[in-house]
Amino acid sequence: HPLPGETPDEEAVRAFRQAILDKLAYNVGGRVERASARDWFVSTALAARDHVVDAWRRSNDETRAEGRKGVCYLSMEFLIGRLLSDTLGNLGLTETARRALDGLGVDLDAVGGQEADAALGNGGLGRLAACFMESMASVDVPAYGYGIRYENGLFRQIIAGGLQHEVPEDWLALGNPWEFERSGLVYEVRFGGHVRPEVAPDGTSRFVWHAGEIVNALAYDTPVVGWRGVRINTLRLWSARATDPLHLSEFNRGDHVGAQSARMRAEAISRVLYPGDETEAGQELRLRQEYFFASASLQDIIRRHLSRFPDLTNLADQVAVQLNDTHPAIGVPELMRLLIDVHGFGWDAAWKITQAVFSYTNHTLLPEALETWAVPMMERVLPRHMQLIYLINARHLDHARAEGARDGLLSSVSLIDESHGRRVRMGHLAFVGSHRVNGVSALHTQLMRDTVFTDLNHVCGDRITNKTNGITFRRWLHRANPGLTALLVEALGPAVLDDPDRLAGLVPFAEDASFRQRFVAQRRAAKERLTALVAARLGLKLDPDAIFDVQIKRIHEYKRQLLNIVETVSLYNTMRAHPTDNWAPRVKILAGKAAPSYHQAKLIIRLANDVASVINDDPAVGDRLKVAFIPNYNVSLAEAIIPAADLSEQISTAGLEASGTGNMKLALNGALTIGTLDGANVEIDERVGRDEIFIFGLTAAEVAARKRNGHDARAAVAASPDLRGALDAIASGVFSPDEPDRYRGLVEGLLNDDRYLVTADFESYSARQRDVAARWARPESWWRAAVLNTAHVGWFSSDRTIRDYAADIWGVKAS
Ligand code: DL6
Repeated sequence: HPLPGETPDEEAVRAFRQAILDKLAYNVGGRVERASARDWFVSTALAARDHVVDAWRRSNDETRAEGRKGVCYLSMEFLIGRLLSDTLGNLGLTETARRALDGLGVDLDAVGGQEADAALGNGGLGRLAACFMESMASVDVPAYGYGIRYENGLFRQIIAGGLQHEVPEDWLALGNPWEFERSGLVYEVRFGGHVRPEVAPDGTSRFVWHAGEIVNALAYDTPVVGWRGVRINTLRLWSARATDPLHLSEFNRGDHVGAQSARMRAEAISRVLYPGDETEAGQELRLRQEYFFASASLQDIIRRHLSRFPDLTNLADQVAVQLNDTHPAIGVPELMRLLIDVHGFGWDAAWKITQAVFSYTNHTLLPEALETWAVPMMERVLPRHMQLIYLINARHLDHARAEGARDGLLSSVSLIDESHGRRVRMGHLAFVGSHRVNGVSALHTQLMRDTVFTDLNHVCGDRITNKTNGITFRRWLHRANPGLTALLVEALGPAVLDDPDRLAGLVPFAEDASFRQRFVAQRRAAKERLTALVAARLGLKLDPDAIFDVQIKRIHEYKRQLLNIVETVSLYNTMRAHPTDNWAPRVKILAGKAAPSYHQAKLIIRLANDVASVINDDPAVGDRLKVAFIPNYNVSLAEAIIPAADLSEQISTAGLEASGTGNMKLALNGALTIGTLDGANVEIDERVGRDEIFIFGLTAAEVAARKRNGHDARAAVAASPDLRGALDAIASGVFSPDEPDRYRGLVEGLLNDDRYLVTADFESYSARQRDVAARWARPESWWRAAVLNTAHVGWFSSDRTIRDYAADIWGVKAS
């Protein structure tokens, strides 16, 4: 489906083909007759990259010449996925590349399939950072993304015997054609040692940090291409290098491993995304990672600033630094250290600059996910920073006292939590060091104000603001679903590609039977493609006429995959009990990874797979119910599943999902949502209208009340025969005949302590699922609603989100 404006002339095709051939010969060292698909991928990516370089330089030169303020987005995670189709698409070169390769007998899609997913993130937070990078380039906001160039990104998930196994992911093993190593761009990052007061020759005294260890941070740059090549920004990722990689004398004495131990220790910093943090060594490595990238990034920001201005007094006029969650929060004392210790600022001036530069995005209120670091570890790893944190805290508490705060309030706003051993609260540190703090959906932001950050926000003079998340439509509509995109262009004109608000023009088309038919045809084609993928990967045959009911996201108890599975079992029981009823055929599709040490989540994956084995083999239900757990969920798999989804499961316990962004991707592609009033579901509900969405369950306020009063899961189960039947089947081993007690503990746990309120919401969820089936039986109504979902979610474009950040938080110009 060539997009409008993408009808290349023969000359452009010939030139691109020649560029690919040159790359194959001179960069890859290959020959046409023997080139592998991977060789073609690298050659095509390099040819595309050449198209980026001049515009990249132009973007940087213009920003500099015009003295424009820019954004630095500090994030431990960038879940980028593949870049070839994004780059070609945003440059309007997809058809050029396709025809150039066609002429060589090579298929562009097969070539694209060779690219490894850059999985430098766990889930929503990292994917949001990737969407934001693309949107900042698209709305002409000068920006650098700063992060870590992990050698091993998020693990590859293998499901064997129903169990998740984690295998290291090696996206760099075959090289990465997109990045530029900046061998001249290296910063020293220091750790450990001690701090001593020293008197300078002029008689002033100051603290001097004598570090115990130095690690080098080496920059790798990847260009980030905006839509229509408007602007090219930079993703700068740091790789850790030892300053002294080989102790030659030890090596020559025969200690070949010991001689390289410093190198191993240093390079461990950029080795893996999210090293296990149950051990103290794991926690220390995580802190080292956070400081490593925050320090290198701030040193780079300062160097770039000083290359244009005589000093740092106007730093905040030139740069806004966004802290993506608390992971880069150590940047607050690091900037203070750089300003005071290195650049000679006094405390007050340094603090003013720091607060004006930083802003902080909170992505979760789950207590277990709010980072804190033990004070003794901080003192050992970053002694000067610990000292600065104490000083920041002392001033902050003085201010709080002046505002009338006393004992309880003081301990609640303190940067040091004294109640679980002494720990530094990184969320508090980020909050205090920022001029703006934002939540990622209206509900989440309200809960920030009403719960975790109430006192802090009060003391800090109300700095919380909302910025509801968004997604880039280029990747999640244009690239993932070119068929639907072509249909939208046909109906609404090509301007819809540039202006997502124009999707609202689709509303009248919902009433147009011939349009709906074409909409259905697109969905059908996507479902057939997914059916082929599932057949190839799982050996499972799906019926593309069934409802494709999709839950794709990290596996987490609060996201309640368990509620979905229990309801599936209940549906299975009912189908078996009433085999002659007219059932709407349904395919339950699940995908997602569990953190390696999260045992309960891994048990839920196992249950999903066990339930799938039994149901899929049962001739009594046949094609009317199938369950597919598709392994190794990543960005590319999401791109395949989302266009094929009829129903989007967004069923977290209300109040616990900060926003969700999968909910937006699925609704944009015309899936109907079944969901709780949680995160951005609330705003999707407001926009698509209650008739076109299936809302169920307790609200956030009701959840809080239920928790206060105590929820009696046993009573809920006793009152629901369907729920009881499903739980009995699971507990008694119907789905684990080889080990009948496998899930007894899981069910007992639910009955004794149902903290995510699965049993409380089961009945209303199940009733809404029956409404789903009834609606499916009325195709006109279903597809009308599907079209209206696409029509009403233009607001969830990350271009809109970025414009909001630009205006309200960063003070930068956007187009
Ligand atoms: O803001 C992006 C994304 C939200 O959409 C999700 O709702 C939220 O869970 C996620 N948060 C994280 C952070 N840690 N945890 N847990 O990934 O952020």
